[in-house]
Amino acid sequence: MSELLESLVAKANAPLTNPEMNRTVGDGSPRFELYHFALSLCSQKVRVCLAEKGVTYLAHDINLQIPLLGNYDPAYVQLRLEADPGVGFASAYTGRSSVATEGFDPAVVPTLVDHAAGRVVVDSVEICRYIDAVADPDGSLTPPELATEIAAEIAIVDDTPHVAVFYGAHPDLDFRPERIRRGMPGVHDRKLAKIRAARELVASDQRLAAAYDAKIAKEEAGKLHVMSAGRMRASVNEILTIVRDLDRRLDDGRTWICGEQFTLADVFWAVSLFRLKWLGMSFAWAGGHTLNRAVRPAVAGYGERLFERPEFCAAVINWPGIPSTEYVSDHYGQQ
Ligand SMILES: N[C@@H](CCC(=O)N[C@@H](CS)C(=O)NCC(=O)O)C(=O)O
Repeated sequence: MSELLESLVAKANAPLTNPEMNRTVGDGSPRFELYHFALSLCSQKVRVCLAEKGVTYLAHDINLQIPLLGNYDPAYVQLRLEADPGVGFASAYTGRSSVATEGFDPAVVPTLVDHAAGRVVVDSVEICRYIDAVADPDGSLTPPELATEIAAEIAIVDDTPHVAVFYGAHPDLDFRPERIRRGMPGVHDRKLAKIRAARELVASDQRLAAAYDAKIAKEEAGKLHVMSAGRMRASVNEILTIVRDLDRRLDDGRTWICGEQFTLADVFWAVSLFRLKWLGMSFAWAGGHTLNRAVRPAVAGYGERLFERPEFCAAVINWPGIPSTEYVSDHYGQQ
């Protein structure tokens, strides 16, 4: 690894000293370092991918919660700027977290460092593809004959407005778990205060300052999105349509989304469907709800198969620091 990258990693790692939050997952000496957060959807995709591939990594749990917000630390943002996602900074907001639709957010998790290749990789889609290609290529989660189909499924998950329904409420019915409803009011303002304070620290560095300016614009737009009844209703409806269409694709009785072989697309769907369930949106397939009456049985069965995989349980359900909610207590025994 270059001296520059080594020094960027050392600076980003300086505040990360809690051994429980900074630990090796797996056996042997890790080739990869992953900066992630227990509850982050995008981090969960990467953790499940690493678990499915059986890869050892050094996991840094960057606390995204207020007041910590370790993802706004200039040393961490500087490390992310070493990656080249090939798009400009995200500054608008549609309630999605996709680089393809939003651009590059310089102040989020996950971030992967590959010590063997001397590379920083950002964006959960790119990170998962990268890990799948370089770690144990014989156990590929992307068989070439399914590559197009897998990419299409991953794009659907990546374009789902998960972020909108986490931060914002449906205008007629806030179905989100109690802990989320209580914690969200004022969240954008508190995030913005922290980002602006960090921006002050980097004022003399043009590129870093531009990264923080974009993040400020994005969070301001995010605040408007979740305050808009029309946009929030549209985000929920979009998810209901995505689940309806998923049910149609699964309707021929296939075990996994691309057939009988478990692939990277299933990693993405597992995380997406569990997040919807965690948030109180399993009515999208269970039906019988004011916002969706129709049952989607193929998605219900698919979800059960995904959620019982040991790799998924280890990387998401039982990952330390994932709070249960009233909607997923069946996965946590008696609460
Ligand atoms: N396209 C990126 C998006 C990453 C992203 O939006 N991460 C969220 C958590 S899932 C985050 O770190 N949010 C914190 C913030 O914006 O303050 C990816 O898939 O990795």
